[in-house]
Amino acid sequence: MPNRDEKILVVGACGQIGVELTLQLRKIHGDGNIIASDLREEHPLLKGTGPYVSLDIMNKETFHVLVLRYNITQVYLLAAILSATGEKNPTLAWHINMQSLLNVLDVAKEEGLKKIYWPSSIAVFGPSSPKENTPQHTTIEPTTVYGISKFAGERWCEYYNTRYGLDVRSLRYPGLISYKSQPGGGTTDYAIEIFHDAKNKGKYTSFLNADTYLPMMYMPDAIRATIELMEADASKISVRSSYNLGGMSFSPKDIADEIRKHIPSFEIDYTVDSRQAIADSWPRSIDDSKAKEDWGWKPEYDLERMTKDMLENLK
Ligand code: NAD
Ligand code: AKB
Repeated sequence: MPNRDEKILVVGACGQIGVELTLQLRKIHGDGNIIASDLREEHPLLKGTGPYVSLDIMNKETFHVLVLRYNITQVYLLAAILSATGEKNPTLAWHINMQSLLNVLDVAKEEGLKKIYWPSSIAVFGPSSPKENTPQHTTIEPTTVYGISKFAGERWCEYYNTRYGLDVRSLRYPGLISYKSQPGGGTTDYAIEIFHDAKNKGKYTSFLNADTYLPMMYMPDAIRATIELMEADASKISVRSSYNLGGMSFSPKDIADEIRKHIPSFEIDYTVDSRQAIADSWPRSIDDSKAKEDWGWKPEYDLERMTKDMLENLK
């Protein structure tokens, strides 16, 4: 049964995560209760599925008015500049990633909103963090502006929770793989491009080298994790910065080998670019035992199952 008590604003609804999250939230809460918003034009997959408004989250007043006009009770803030794009314009990335979050936290505090969701990333970790099974609490010294903004954002989330009692929840997503909407300028985007090129061209040139292992997750798992976290009883949420979240770990070579089980003639070669340094600074795998312990997180997709599903569904 849809829960009709909530009015939820999704900011950045036309992005890679936003499209799928908005559609899933509409199933749960009813189409009219999920207000999708973005700077961009409405995504074709959202058209006709519920309300859509144009919003620049950097404009705090417009956002505030929208919250009042629609009686918003929860906000999912997905607008951000991702790692690879962030390195091209670090000050802009810092400004957008931080100010968007502060605008949302501030209005949420002022209007007494029930819950806020804001994603962090494995990018908070840097070269001094353990590479394998990176723990929830460890040395955190990110070297990208994206990672620095995510780490600062986590501190702000915890601060608003401790100081003002705001119910802010967050996940450190791994690299997300999906076929419904395009990725937005990250280092893990290779793991999406490879499927498109495998289907369309039969070959792929990877910008990360063959044995670069990174934590990854298939989008259905990420959407389920987000909703399970947001629906968990507040007493179960012991981490108010951001939870480590694990799915799978693989390298470009592993994924190419898996694709070859379906497309035997598929070829891969490697022309490494500046994104290699970003990937090298991140963990190879993640310890998400805290998320498992606190609110029962359990991933469903491994590389084999994801590859089959991606190749079946990619147009
Ligand atoms: P994306 O770039 O695909 O989507 C972001 C959306 O925000 C875009 O549609 C963009 O138009 C919109 N946007 C940008 N600036 C805006 C503004 N000022 N006002 C309103 N909308 C604006 O990103 P995504 O992959 O969907 O990521 C969503 C969130 O999840 C981000 O915070 C990102 O850091 C985080 N995350 C994503 C991944 C991943 O692999 N996709 C992994 C870890 C964390
Ligand atoms: C990126 O590569 O920037 C994102 C992320 C892991 O945060 N996919």
